[in-house]
Amino acid sequence: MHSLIELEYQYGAHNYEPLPVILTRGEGVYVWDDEGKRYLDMMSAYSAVSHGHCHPDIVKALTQQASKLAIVSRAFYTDKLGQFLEKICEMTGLEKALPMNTGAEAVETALKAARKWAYTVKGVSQDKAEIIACEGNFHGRTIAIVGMSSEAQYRSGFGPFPAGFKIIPYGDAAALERAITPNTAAFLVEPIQGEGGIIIPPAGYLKQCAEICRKNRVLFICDEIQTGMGRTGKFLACEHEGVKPDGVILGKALGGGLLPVSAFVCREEVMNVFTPGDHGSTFGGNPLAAVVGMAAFNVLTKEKLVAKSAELGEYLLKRLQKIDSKLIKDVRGKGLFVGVEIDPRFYSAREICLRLLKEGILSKETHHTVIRLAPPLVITKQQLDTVVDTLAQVLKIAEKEVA
Ligand code: IF1
Repeated sequence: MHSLIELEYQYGAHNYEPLPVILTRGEGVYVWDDEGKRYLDMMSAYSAVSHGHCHPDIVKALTQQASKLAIVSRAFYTDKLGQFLEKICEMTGLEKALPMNTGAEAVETALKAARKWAYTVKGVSQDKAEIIACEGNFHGRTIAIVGMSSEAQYRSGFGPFPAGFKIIPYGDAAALERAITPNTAAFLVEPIQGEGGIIIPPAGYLKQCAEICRKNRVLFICDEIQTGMGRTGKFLACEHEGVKPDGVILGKALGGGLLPVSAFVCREEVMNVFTPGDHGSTFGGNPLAAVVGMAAFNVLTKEKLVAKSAELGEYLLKRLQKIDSKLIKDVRGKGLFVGVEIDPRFYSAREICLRLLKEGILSKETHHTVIRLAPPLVITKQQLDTVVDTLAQVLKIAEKEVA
């Protein structure tokens, strides 16, 4: 075993099973391993690297600010946070933002805001607030969040879990209506389920849910940590249905592929439940993250990455759907957020990912059967052609082996 892999293995928790490659450098859609081999990154760190690796404009913003002022805590104002919060609100069309670092922290912020809004605004009795989430959801790894997961492994060994969460089937608006009670504070949903296997709900689902929530005075909160920042061909995936949520959670690519930057963004009535000392974070909203977040927005706009995601995503989907292989069970996606489902009778998605790795393509399976193709939004048509041609070739060889 390679000494660097051994080092991670010996001194690190075994909470991941990485593919056998040691990455040392990244630039745009490419990463290189320790032997200088170049790979096309079709993973972009679970959509955290939508701007491409080490984007020069964002690196410049980071390094300039890093040598000026980086971490001061929220005990003081800074000259950067206000502009960043204003930009987040402008981009999402919502009124208030609370900056955090990781996605899970921003999700926890949303859960706390929803509960306190239920008690102080909606009038739900203390400790009776309920939050509804969907089967197949992924919102992070904290105890409260895995407490609402339907994935056994994410929960196993970590109980007991907080009360007040209900799980309903994804894609079924009637199930939401049935699950709502006078104590319901919020419905938390991913517009497209990522880890669930790139699951796209039926057309109109989000709109129906938003309407049901409005009718029942339930907060409609979209987790756009993975689907946001242009990933699906709109700035927010909920825009595909013209839905305006009461709250949105951003993360991953908000950090420009360089830092953990996240935020909970919502209507003023909801955010105003927080009073000084209610909630916080040592690093949340630091000027370094604020500058990197603003650079992430600027690059998204300057390089028209949202439109690119829409156009190139359509191109990628069309080319993938033309691959004639009995190993492919389904191809689905929106923008550059695509899943290729492999028929498990023949191969696991991981096996195909390992073969793609050998051919210089980085990808990752999700839920054992789906190959996730979510490249940096800066990818070109030619690079997508290379990916599709390589995948078709890999599947052709694999098919012969099971003929
Ligand atoms: C892992 C995938 C999983 C997320 C959504 C919140 C978070 C995530 C929609 C939490 C994070 C990451 C976490 C990483 C694998 C990856 C992932 F969907 F992106 F592939 F697990 F489902 N909401 N997703 O996708 O954000 O706290 O990680 O910053 O935990 O293995 P985080």
